[in-house]
Amino acid sequence: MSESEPARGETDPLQAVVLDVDGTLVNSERDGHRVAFNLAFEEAGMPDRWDVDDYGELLAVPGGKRRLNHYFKQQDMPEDEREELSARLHVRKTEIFTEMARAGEIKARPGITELIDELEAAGVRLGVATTGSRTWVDPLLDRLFGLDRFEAIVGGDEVDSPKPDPAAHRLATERLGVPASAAPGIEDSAIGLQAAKAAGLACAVVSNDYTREQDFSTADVVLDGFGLPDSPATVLSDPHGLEPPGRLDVATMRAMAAATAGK
Ligand code: XBP
Ligand code: MG
Repeated sequence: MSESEPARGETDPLQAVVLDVDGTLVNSERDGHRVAFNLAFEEAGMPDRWDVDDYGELLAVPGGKRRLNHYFKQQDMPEDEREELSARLHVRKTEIFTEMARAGEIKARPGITELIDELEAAGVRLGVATTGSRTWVDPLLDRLFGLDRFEAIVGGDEVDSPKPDPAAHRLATERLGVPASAAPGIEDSAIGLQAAKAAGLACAVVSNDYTREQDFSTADVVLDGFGLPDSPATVLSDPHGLEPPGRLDVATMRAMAAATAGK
């Protein structure tokens, strides 16, 4: 029994973890969704193309269909026209991205598979709260990790408002049947962090190329990767003095849950 495990008969402060998908479980935005959007533009005979930087800007708008609508609004496209075009392009983009996921073109972030295995071995239950559509989320999770390892999955198409609204996180903890204080989240973005916090979850942030400059001042711990024995992550913020050992591990998640429970 490691020092972080609860004593016999004591309630484990860490009962579940609620995982984000895009940018957290998978490196999906730059080389996944952006590529699928551009293929949908091309198929529709449109000259539009989103380069890496453009897309980084557009990520400030959560949700693929909303992102398209925002983009066409910036070009003064009339509302009804952009509504129709965004909806049609998003359906095709989702089909293309789902094919990429099934084909294994979307990769898990380094170190996340090891953390998921460790969480499971420690009896910690797994939930997912994402803004992405279940149409591609389920085949992607199944391809990379095995769908049945996740007891509760909430997609953006199952809630009225996307992150930073707390709806997806609330529904995930509800489906898991655990209190928010015992189910910390793991996110990659300020939007995701805000949503987890608004739902009463503690939250670890694992930043990436698109999000590293964002405001993570309310996060309970911030690392620049999940970390692996041969490539440790850098701890960027540790307000509770959790001292992650160069990676985000179960002991750190449990100590974070304990440090924030009741706060
Ligand atoms: C990030 C999002 C998603 C994706 C695109 O989700 O904002 O909308 O960019 O997916 P997460 P859809 O909460 O997992 O970080 O096109 O299906 O919306
Ligand atoms: Mg994300």
